[in-house]
Amino acid sequence: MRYFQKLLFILLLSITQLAHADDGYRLWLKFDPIANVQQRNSYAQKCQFIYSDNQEVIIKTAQKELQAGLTGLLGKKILILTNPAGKKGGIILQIIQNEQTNQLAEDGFIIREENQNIVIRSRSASGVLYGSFALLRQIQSGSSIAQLNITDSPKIKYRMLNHWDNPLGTIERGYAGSSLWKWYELPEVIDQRYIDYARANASIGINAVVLNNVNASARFLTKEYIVKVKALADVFRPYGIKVFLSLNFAAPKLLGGAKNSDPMAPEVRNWWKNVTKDIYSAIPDFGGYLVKANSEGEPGPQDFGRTHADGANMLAEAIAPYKGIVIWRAFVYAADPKGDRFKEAYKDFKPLDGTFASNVLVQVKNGPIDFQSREPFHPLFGAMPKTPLAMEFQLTQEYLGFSTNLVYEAPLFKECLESDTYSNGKGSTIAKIVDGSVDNHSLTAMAGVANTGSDRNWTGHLMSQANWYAFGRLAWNHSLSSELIASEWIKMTLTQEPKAVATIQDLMMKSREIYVDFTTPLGLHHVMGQNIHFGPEPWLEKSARPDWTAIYYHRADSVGLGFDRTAQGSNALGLYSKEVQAQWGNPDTCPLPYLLWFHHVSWNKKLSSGKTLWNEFASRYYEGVKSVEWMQKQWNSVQSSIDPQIFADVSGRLAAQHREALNWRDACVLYFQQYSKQPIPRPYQAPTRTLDEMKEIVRIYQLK
Ligand code: GCW
Repeated sequence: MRYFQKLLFILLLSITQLAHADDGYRLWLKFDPIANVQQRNSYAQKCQFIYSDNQEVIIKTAQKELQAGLTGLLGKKILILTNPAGKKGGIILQIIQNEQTNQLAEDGFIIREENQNIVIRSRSASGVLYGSFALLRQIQSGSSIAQLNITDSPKIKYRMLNHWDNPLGTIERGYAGSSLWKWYELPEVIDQRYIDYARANASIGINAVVLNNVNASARFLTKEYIVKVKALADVFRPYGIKVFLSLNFAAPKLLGGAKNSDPMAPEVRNWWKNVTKDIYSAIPDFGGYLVKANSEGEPGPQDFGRTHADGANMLAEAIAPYKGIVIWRAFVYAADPKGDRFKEAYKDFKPLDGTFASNVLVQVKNGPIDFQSREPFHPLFGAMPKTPLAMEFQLTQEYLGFSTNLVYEAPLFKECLESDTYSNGKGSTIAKIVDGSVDNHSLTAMAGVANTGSDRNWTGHLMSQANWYAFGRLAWNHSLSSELIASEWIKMTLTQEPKAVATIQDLMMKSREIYVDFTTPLGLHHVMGQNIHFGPEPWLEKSARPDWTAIYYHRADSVGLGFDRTAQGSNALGLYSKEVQAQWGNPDTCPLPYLLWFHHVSWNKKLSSGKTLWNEFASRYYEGVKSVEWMQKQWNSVQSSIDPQIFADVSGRLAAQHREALNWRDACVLYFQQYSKQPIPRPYQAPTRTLDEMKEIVRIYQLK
């Protein structure tokens, strides 16, 4: 490199490094100049220009993204050529239907070195876009691009975020500021964040977003709001992202003046057809509807003596002419004082298998209760072979310590995806049910309840960006390992210093189990603060419904702890295949992480760990707190490799997490000790705070 160019580059490098103390806004799409000159030059040699003979809008996006990314990484402007005239050493984007690309799923791509160029090839423009981001990722994370030969296809068709965003800008269970969508400014004002949001999603393969809360306002179906939704759809389209809306099932009555919203009433059916027509005339590639019905007070077909299938099929009929889909949620649990909430959704939905229209998916949460830090997989997976089931994971940390706790969720997602339902013999994993391969479905979807908001770094806790990232990567390919995803993310977001990468990866990998230990060890569940779902409230005895209390779930008494879901108890276990029952059904062999999910275990029972239940249980809380201290120490050890602003912010949040962990520990051991009537096991010290003091701390959390 000539002397001045070199000087300029060094200057640029130091300015970019000084200028941003990094606020996290750029997510994993930083594209800072590669510091290692040799490495930078070797990439630069292969990325001298970008060319495509296709000018579709998504191809243009791919070109623009490659240009911006490479220009940043390589420290010099990479040109988009209109005619490469036999030039070598560039990147060629190509849409082509041939034998090779026909092997790919719709959004799949091939990246290969051919005739001394890197060719990104797909049969669709979106495939080329994903391939472009894959190439960038390769370079961003410092991997070799010599002799590239990558073939990659998504395993799931709809890789979607569900936003629980409300029209007034609040987000249900959102911990990273307000909604990204500024409904009152739309459609006239297009916030740059809409574009940056779309870029981030496209970079990890997310191709669908539901804009509004499943507890839905009907206003999104009005002409006034359809124009606003269209404005967002127009921003997202160049990034290959389709827009969906959550519906309020009572909209025909609320908006249309219909007598009611009975899905069998012709007037109601027509109303939905008309609204659907309005939407599609504004947004021809609109994705479809997501519906929460007859759940937690939301309206639904059961209000009129109809079934979930009646409701879903009515909408399916309205949207079918436009190739839209209906995603109907299975998160329902009628209040049954003598029942077990675990079984409610199964009871409603299993009998409906085979009755849904072909453009309907039923969306099931990963577990039977509600996004707890660990749940056994939902028994509906494997129980509805004739219905495509979509997975619903929660990225926002409703039950995982909001944005003050570091919990890397990929291991939680993977644990569920890899669970074997045995529904169609061994190997009928949840992943294979959701990707359609077990029961032969081509309509497939995976949804993540978004953790984004208006906070400058998008997710509140910077480390929670990894959960958004991991969700996208797993929705694309559920067989990727949590470790690999973490290391990709760390290298693009935080540092490439090998020791720091390894330290942070290890910390992330352990973070979820640590959270489980200091909050709900051994399969304890649903003992959190009742309204805000933060902090411990195991003493909660009364609520509007019994299944909203804590005692309903933990069942502590003088004998022991845990919910008996065997045949002697609620027999929720009976909803699973016999192989799964064998796995969890015997308290002597049930793996400890699931023990209290399925068994009422006596305090003195000796567990496989060698300790009694009480001693193991109490120890977990103490070890959990110590592990948070370990996380703090590990984080401190990487300080010199991390941007100072990010370092300080994460350090602060880890300190907050430590304070919270102590609260959980003291509240839970003191509360349950009332039942076990046993001392805190050695070598741990009894809490210095009293149970009443802990109750007061939690009471203050819940005050309006
Ligand atoms: O997890 C619970 C939440 C509710 C949420 C509901 C659901 C959108 O506490 O806030 O409502 O689940 O998934 O519908």
